[in-house]
Amino acid sequence: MGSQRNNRRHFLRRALATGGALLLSGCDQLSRSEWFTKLLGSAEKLSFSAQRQLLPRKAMAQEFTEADLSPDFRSNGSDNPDNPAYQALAANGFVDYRLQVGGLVAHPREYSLDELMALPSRTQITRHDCVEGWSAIGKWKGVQLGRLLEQVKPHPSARFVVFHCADPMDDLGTPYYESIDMEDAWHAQTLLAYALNDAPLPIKNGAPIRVRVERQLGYKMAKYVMQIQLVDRLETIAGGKGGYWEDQGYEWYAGI
Ligand SMILES: Nc1nc2c(c(=O)[nH]1)N[C@H]1C(S)=C(S)[C@@H](COP(=O)(O)O)O[C@H]1N2
Ligand SMILES: [Mo]
Repeated sequence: MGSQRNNRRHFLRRALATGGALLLSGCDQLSRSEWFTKLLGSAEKLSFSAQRQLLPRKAMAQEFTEADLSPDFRSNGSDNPDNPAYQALAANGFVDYRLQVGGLVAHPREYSLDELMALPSRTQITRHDCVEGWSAIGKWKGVQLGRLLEQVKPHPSARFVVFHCADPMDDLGTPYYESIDMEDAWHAQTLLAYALNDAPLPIKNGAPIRVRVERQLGYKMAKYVMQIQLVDRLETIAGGKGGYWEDQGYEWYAGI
C-alpha cells in the first residue's frame, strides 16, 4: 500500500516535471527579443521610471545598413513652416540661420549652420516610428547635442532641454515645441541633424536642423529647431506638458 502511494507520488512528480518542461520549451520559443518587444510595446502603460529601469542607461537604439534604407523618407506634420521669418531664411539657403542655445547654461550662444557643421559629426541609420502607424529608415548626419552642451555648460539645476520650432500649429500661431531630459540630451544618438540620406536635410523633413532622439517616437523629433532652452521645469512653457502633442494629451516619454 505504502509503495503504491509512493509510485503515485512519483508518477505525479514526473507528470509535473514533464508539464513544466513543456511550459519551458513554450517559453523558449517566444524568443527573448520577442517578449522584450512585446513588453516595450506596452510602454504607454508603463510609467517612465519603470521603463528606465528596464533599459540600461546607455542603451543604443538599433542601427541599420544602407540596404535597409526606405526609398523615400516621408514627411509628417508640418512640411513647410507657414512663418515669414522662416521663409526668408529658407529663401537664402539658411545662411542667416542662427540656432540660439540658452536658459540654464553658463555660456549662452548661437550657432550658424556652418558652425554646427564644423563640429564633429555622427552618422546613423535608424528607424523612425510614428504613432500614426508608419515607419521609415533613414540615414541621419548631424552634431551630437552633447557636443553643444559641452560648450554651453548646463547649470546643475537644468533638467530638461526644450526645442522651440519655426512652424505655427494653429490659427493662433502656437509653435511646435518638444523637450527631453538630460539623459536623452547626452545620449550618443541624440543629434541635431542637418543631412538625410547623404543630402542636405529637405524642408519637408525639418531643414535646416531637426532633432533625432532614437529611443523615442517620431513626435519627439522636433523639426525646424530655432532655439534650444535648458530649463528646470516644463510647467511654465506653453501648455506645461513638455511638447505640442503632449499638451494635446500624448505621453511625454514616448519610449519604443
Ligand atoms: N516642428 C515640427 N516637428 C515635428 C512635427 C511637426 O509637425 N513640426 N511632427 C512630428 C511627427 S508626429 C513626426 S512622425 C516627425 C515626422 O518627421 P518627418 O517629417 O521627417 O517624417 O516629425 C515630428 N516633429
Ligand atoms: Mo508622428
